[in-house]
Amino acid sequence: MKTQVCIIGAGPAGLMLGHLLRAEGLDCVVLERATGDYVLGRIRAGVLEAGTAGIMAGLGLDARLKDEGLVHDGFNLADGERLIRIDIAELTGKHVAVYGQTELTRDLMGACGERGLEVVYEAADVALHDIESDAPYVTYVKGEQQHRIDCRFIVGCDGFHGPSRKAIPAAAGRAYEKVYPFGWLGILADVPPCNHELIYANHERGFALASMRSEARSRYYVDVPLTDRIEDWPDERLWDELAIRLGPEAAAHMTRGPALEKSVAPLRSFVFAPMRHGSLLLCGDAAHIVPPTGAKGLNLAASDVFYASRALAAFFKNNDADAIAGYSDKALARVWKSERFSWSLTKLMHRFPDDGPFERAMQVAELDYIALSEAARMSIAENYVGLPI
Ligand code: FAS
Ligand code: PHB
Repeated sequence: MKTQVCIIGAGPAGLMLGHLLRAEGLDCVVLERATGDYVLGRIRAGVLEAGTAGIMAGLGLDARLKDEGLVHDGFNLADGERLIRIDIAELTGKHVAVYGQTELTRDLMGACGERGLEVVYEAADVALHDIESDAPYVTYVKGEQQHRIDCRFIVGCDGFHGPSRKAIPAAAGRAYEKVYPFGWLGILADVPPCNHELIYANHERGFALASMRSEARSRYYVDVPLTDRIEDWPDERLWDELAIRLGPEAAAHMTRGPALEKSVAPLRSFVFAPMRHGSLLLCGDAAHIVPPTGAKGLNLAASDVFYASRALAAFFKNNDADAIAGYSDKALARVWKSERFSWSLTKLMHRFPDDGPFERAMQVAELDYIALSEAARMSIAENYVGLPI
């Protein structure tokens, strides 16, 4: 089979890129190792930047996002009993949308047929070949049959553990990494949220986050040692801990219920640079990971594929090789700013095992400054709502 662009991975990055390229009239094929149901079954992101919602609107795929997404004009930082509200709308004139990654992926998947975006699910043993040439190709196995796709570019949207980044020779790139000494234990439950906006809490017992998917479905997180297992956290223990860490006001409005899903995600900051090697471009978690504290992962995947689609369209329509050459720097410029914001919010709102009284005093001083200074809140607001794409 021959196409212009072979995309590996049908998560939000791969599917959004596929639709952006189809909208440009370009040919592409998406290869996904898992089934569609498996991809939809993963509970991940929940907050969309204005820019990500704008890309979905540009694709004409935001009908459900507009109908069912929750428009949030602010969020809160809790420090013990103190609640500091970051008024995004007031400070930036913009807002974020609370809309599950599962729903966004469902919207992207649902439009593939009508828009001629071919996605091959259950494509096993995906392998990349000749990525340093102008004629790379991808092989995979489906139904015990070996398949080959010849293309001009491969785009790796296959997440942190996928084959694309690993296909780049070690000497051709550099990895920057910070692993955090805790993970996030998340619970999804069909109960109304304890607050109409998100609450990020820094409590002496640890971090907590009160989020939601709708007015009837809530998503909560606490940070836990990496050695903890799901079995160590029966629902009641988790609800008890959330009530303590989120504070009496939130606890008074918290409705408990059985977990629909419970999972632990390790926290990591990771960047691989450059995000292009020859005819292989990397997008999303394949190139970078942020701790979820800043709600940036999915949104960075969206800005990457926006830049990649522009570069690929310029190449195929105007033979503009410079556009391809410029992709990595353009994407990394935004990636590093989001990495900084996610790292700084993680440092501010979590208790690190090695932290001493001085580090704690720095957290308190920074939270005092944020409570006092509109400029400090403005900086947080403009990063949270999303820096311009
Ligand atoms: P994905 O990992 O989503 O998709 C990669 C796809 O490639 C997968 O479908 C996988 O099956 C496929 N693949 C892998 N190997 C393959 C192979 N060999 N062959 C073919 N296909 C292969 N981000 C936010 O912005 N806001 C949040 O609130 C937020 N919360 C999060 C909470 C948690 C608990 C976690 C874990 C992440 C969170 N994130 C959040 C980040 C998350 O949303 C990711 O950034 C997002 O899924 C990235 O999308 P993709 O780059 O498409 O990668
Ligand atoms: C979520 O709703 O899953 C969520 C929201 C905000 C974050 C991380 C996760 O920062």
